[in-house]
Amino acid sequence: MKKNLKWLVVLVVLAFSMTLLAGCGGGDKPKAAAPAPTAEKKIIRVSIGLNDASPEYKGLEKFKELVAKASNGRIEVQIFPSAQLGDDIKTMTALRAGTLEMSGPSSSPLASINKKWMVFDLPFLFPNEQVVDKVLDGPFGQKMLDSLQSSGLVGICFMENGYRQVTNSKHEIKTPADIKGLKIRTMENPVHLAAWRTLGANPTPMPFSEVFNAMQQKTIDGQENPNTTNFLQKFYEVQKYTTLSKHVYTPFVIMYSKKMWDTLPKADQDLIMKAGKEAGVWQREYNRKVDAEAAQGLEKAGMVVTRLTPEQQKAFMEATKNIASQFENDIGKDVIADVRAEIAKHSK
Ligand code: KDG
Repeated sequence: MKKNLKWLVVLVVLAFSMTLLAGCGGGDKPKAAAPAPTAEKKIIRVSIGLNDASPEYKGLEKFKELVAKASNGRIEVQIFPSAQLGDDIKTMTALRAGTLEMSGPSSSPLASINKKWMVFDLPFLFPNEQVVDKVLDGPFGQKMLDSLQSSGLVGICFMENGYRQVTNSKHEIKTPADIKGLKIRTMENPVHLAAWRTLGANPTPMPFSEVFNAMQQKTIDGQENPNTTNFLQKFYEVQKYTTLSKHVYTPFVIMYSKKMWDTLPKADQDLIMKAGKEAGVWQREYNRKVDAEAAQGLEKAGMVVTRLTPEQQKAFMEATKNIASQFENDIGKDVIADVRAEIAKHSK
């Protein structure tokens, strides 16, 4: 009995000293030493409609890398390709609602939010990519990006989709007359619809994710997209002819949800903006290399690639030259005049 009592005393003393050591002053569980304060990890999701081979995806990978570096790994960019989170219009709606951080649609679907964005849809607006860079990186481009704020979006930068080229499964296109009667998918944008109607096509607006199937099932005869997309999305599997029409240049607009942006510390906003601008410049250069190879890739894959002479291209310009005046009230005469002045300035 005496021996048992001795052991009981030893046990009570032991338990008491452990409690003291844990420094919890009589709580149930001993508390671990408090960790050094670390900044909270942040995830930014970006949605795009193109696949992970696209130059847009590569540009966003660059953005991801720059953001990770500038934030010491605290901010992680996650890219969701192939419209996994929805097509252009759906994801822009999510951004405005504050349920998705970022997306990179073409400028064209922005027409559903603000008609002035249709300025980029005017046929044959930009003479070459050097002028594109000057205009997008200059005051006009920045003004367009800034104008998104009133629609609940923050414009980060432009990336390049490239000059759009028409493809189809029926016959070679060399003249506007060859377009007559073709069922062409367009982006969801009134200027594109009007331009294709003017050329005699039967245009059908449709989200990008439905285009491949529609061509495969022959509910449409053709579509128009840059060589990179036509090649990297394997459109050559369901299309026979491509004409390097270069009929329009619609950039990608990399944007952030304003609702979510406004919750970010200023330092994070600044580093995201800086990384975006840098990635935009990198992506456009990368895109141009891939675009040149893509045209050859299409040929190797069995497509007939038609390169128009300047005279042949002029016929398409002539046929669509009245489109701008049809939309000048929607876009704004001032916006059209502004972009044209910038283009003229940099074309000299
Ligand atoms: O990621 C961008 C795509 O969603 C889309 O904008 C591509 O140019 C495009 C198209 O034809 O819809």
